[in-house]
Amino acid sequence: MNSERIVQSKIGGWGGFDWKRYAVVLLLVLVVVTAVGCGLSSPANARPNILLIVSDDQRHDQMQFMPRTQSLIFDQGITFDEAYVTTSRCCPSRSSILTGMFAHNHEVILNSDPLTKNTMVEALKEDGYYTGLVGKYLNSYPLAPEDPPRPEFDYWIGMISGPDGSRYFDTPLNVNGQWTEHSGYQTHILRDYALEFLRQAKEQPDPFFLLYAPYAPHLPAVPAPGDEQLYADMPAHNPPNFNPEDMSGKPQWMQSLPYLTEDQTASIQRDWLHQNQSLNALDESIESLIQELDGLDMLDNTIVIYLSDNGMFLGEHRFPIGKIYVYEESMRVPFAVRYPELIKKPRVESRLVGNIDIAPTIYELAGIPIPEEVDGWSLVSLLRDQPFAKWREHLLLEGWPLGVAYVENSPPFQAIRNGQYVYVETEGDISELYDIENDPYQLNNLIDNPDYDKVVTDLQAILAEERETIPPLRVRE
Ligand SMILES: [Ca+2]
Repeated sequence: MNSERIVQSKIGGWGGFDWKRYAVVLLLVLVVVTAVGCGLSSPANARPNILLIVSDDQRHDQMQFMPRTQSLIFDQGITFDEAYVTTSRCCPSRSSILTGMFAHNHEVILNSDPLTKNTMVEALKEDGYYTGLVGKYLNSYPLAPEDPPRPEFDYWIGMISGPDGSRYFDTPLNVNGQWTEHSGYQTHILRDYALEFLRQAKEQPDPFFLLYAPYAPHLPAVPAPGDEQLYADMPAHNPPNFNPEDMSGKPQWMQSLPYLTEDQTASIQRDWLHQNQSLNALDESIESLIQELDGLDMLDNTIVIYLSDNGMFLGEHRFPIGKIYVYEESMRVPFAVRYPELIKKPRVESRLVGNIDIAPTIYELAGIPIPEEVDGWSLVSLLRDQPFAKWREHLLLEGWPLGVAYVENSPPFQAIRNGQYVYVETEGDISELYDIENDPYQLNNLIDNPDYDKVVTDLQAILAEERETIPPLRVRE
């Protein structure tokens, strides 16, 4: 620490007793003690600022369309390349991000379910953080224009969820309690509010927390003005599991999914293109935020977390669109953390992490005790790259397809993902086992292959053990 070094060099120079020098040293010690007491110590000891960026329905394979975010956040921190949302639906996943809890514990199963559990933002606010929301909070809040900003946010630029409330152009926004019409492109408008928040945060005595959550690239995705011609020569979206002819090995209810029509396939290609185009403005806005933080001399003491609230299907396994279901396109998300204070060397980390790990990480970095009800693990030991730190070997994934319009009669599932496999149990249907390392497109269900009997038995036992801790769910109509 600098102050220690300064004090030592003064002491080292002493010959006889020199009152003048003694006074200087005493003054320095007092300054240091006072600074530490007031929380103005070096960045290493101060509570960090927190910038949490959540994109909406962005698949893990769409980071290629965000080169600035890739280079400014992912390449300068940790890329978690096996990152999952434990429930792949907007409001349940966002509730898991805010609470660190599984959906079966926070009980937000549908997008319309209200979140009643405590969130990390409430704790940060109580701890003195200057808190802001710019974008989408929860699908279930606000529900109506008269709903006020959540009280734990000092700065609130919120949108109503749904196709009209979150539209890409002229989005109506609640600006600190006042519903206001805006003209222009949503991501640009939200970027400008986020920049305003950062400038205000600079003036605050305490660190900030900002949840920056634009709607992009959620469908119906619309590119920013000027981006309409981007990727005009992009090849068609056609991964190996796109609209497969052979659905054997899939649960019965999936085998009855119709083969996608030409119209559906054409619509998927448009969606893929428009999503990727809409990511460009999000990418540019994130670059602006990082540049602003740098210009305000706040970047190095800000932990920047980037993830999507869920992935989505675009024709894989015959799903025309949508999320919720257990397969990789839906559950796996882009996820990275930039924080040079702890992450000394950029790297890719393949241990399993989830959206439930964000809240405990933020609690720990802010110096707030992690509440008992949190299910996730703090990522701090991974950020520090502590090789002997204990880490989870499997992660529970769960989904309740209630109220899904595009697929009828699909049952709930629970699954265990470990380093190599995912084992899935679907209510009233067959189970599945996929070797993700060797079959990333999940085409080959190994459940009946005797070579994998031990893998199945072990994962079944883990899922059974997890189930013992899951309370019976209140199923809503
Ligand atoms: Ca979403």
